Amino acid sequence: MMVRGDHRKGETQNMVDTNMKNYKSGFVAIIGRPNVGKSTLMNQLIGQKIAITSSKAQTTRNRIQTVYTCDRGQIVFLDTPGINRAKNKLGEYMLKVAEGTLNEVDLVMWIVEATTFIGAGERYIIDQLKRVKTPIIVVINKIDKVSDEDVFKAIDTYKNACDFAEIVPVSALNGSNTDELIDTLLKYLPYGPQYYDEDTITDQPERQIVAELIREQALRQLDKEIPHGIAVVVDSMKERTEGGIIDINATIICERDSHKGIIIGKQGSMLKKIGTHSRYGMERLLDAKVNLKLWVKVKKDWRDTDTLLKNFGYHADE
Ligand SMILES: Nc1nc2c(ncn2[C@@H]2O[C@H](COP(=O)(O)OP(=O)(O)OP(=O)(O)O)[C@@H](O)[C@H]2O)c(=O)[nH]1
Ligand SMILES: [Mg+2]
Repeated sequence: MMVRGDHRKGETQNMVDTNMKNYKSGFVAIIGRPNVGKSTLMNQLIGQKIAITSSKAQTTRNRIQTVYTCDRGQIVFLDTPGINRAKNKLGEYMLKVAEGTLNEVDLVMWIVEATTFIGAGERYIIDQLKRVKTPIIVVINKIDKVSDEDVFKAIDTYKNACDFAEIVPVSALNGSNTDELIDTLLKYLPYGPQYYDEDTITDQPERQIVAELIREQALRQLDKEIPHGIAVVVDSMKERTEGGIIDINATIICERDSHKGIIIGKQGSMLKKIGTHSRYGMERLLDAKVNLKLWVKVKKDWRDTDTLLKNFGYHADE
């Protein structure tokens, strides 16, 4: 099932048949180091929360496709895991997803923060970007955190780093300058058809988003390394016959017995917190009341076990 949402009113009327000659469309990869705000930016651009976000690095694990439609064109965004050195098979999978996406798109958006220092992480990405022929737009994010002067300095730094098509400063969090970013993307995209129906928002099945909302709360509520060893599986999701209420059963998988204890918390307090917070997001997404039941299971070393990675939705061959 595809998630459909309220697209921006007014913009999509009389769209396709009137003036196809000027219609722009294409695929845009969103790449960058972990935690620079890729998923926050994608959510802001499409005006809806689809990808989960957190202040912990390596929040996104799979490629997430979303669609922006307006009367000038259609942009298909591909949010990817942050590019980082892999520490296990899950990390290798995430790196492959991010780098593989580069070759399948019309345009690349490289998200960075407003700094004047280009470190080893950025250098590695520049080397990857030199191999692709598609135009690259550098997006300097989080400008709400720095002075205008620092933004100009960052733009200068990136101007000298490589041959980029454009450099656009934005704040993904408060949306400043994101309309200009859309204009820039449309400028560089080719003329083309409307690939998806105008109210398609994402390729993510609802079950997948539900599992991600639980993982998001695990990332937000739990300390440091524990959430990185967590996977979430939705075991069942069923609307009651009288309607209006959806029963969801889901399992949080972790790597150690000690982690299981922490995830459950004193008298189940942590699990309850994760459940309550993620339920709000589910109710908004599904537009129904949700009755959520959470379980916790230990699967040692799942992040380094091929079959378990696949079971939990990380298919390396896709
Ligand atoms: N102040 C500020 N914070 C931001 C902005 N954009 C994102 N953030 C914060 O940065 C953190 C990381 O955001 P994400 O969108 O999860 O980052 P990401 O690049 O998708 O991270 P990974 O999926 O781990 O690679 C979150 O705490 C966001 O709220 C911004 O424009 N300004
Ligand atoms: Mg992300």
